[in-house]
Amino acid sequence: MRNKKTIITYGTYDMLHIGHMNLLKRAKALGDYLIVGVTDENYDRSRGKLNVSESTKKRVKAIEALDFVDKVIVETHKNQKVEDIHKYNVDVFAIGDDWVGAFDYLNEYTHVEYLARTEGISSTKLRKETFDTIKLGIVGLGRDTEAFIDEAKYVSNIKINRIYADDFLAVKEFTNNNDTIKYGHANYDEFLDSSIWAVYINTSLKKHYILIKKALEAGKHVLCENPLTLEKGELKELLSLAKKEKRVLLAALKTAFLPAFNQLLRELERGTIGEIKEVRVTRTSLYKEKAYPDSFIEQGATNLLSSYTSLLVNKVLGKSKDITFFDDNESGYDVSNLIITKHKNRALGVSKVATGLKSEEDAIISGTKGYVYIPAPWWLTKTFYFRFEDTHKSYQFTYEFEGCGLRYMIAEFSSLIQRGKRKSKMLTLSDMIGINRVLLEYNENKKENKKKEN
Ligand code: C2G
Repeated sequence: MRNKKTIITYGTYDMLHIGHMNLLKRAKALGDYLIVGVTDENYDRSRGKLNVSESTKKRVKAIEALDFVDKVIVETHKNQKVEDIHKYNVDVFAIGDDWVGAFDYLNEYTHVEYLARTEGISSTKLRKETFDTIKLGIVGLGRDTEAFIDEAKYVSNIKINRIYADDFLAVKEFTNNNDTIKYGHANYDEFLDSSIWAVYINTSLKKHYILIKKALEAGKHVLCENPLTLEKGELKELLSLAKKEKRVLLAALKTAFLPAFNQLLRELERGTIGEIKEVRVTRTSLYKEKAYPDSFIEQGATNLLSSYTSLLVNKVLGKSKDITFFDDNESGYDVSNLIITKHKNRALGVSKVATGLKSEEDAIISGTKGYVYIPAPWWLTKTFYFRFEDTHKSYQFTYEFEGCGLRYMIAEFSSLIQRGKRKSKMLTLSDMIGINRVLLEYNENKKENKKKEN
């Protein structure tokens, strides 16, 4: 009796279609036992596929339901194909002929077969047919506005066609020099009255609250730079408004959406470094540029930057119970602040933020069995290291991202709107509230101290 012949193939299989089915059947026909590797969302996003509309779970279920598929696995990293070929004693690696040449290196381990692809069908085409294009308007000429417009080009089904800023001349100059955005507004109500579905807000921090409120009231989905609000009670009020209006309100905290950052959180959940006792994290920026009408520096290091450090601290340790600040408050605003937060099980968050000095922007997550080191700039997460007392046991993960990282956040925002969902799993409502609480408390303290001085 001849031995069972094992075939392996990989793919995303978003919106499973006839092209995928044909390919899988062709692969099965090469042998007896078909293993299908479904690519995980973080891995997909790190290899440039950011418009996948279905979750890994949903895609795995769809493949498991096919009776000619014998085993389904999840593909999480680049070297996994070689590992799987050894692990499952694979006889043939099969893949569509759009990949001709790309997997020749696997011939060293098994036989590689490129199979005919089905013409005229693709997940991209289906997504275009299924989802309407989201029209998005930009609010403000902030420091990330141009990068945002460039990065949005990589997200399918989103079109930016309008911009609003209160400086009419600056808007005019912007639209004259920009190829994609033709409509400029200096009147917010008129801008909101247009055909846009969603807005991206990037103005001075003080204006966020009112701009978000008006946009939600006008029925627009909102993606807004950090922090969303500066005063107590405002964020909860806006989140209730978003719920009432059935609209997305999402903080534009790009780190939260990066493939590596999400993979880091997943790896930490495995408990490899034991009980996590401390997170040390630094975020500094000199904020020198004054090219835009909205100036930023006077808004203070904590208001400008603590959302980043609080993101890591809160995601890893949960919300903070008790917060202490050691700030350097010059002429009414802080240029640096050391923020110590207490969390459950006596864990500590040690965050350093500064706009007036530059420092190594790395992060260390310490546990009872080992620690994770994320090199600078940790908030553009790519590589992270798991390290132990026995240095031989250390290992690392790398998940690339393309561009400046904004496109992953834009893709999540667009995907929420398209799927009719309001809440992101990558940045939940309680994440946003917990992150905002740190700077609210700092601002409250500052007000109290001022009162005492007077
Ligand atoms: N496919 C096909 N015909 C189509 C579309 C896709 O035969 N019209 C094949 C692809 O060639 C691939 C499989 O279906 O073999 C899955 O396609 P995708 O979901 O697009 O996944 P892909 O990005 O090709 O993943 O590690 C993952 C692999 O590298 C391939």
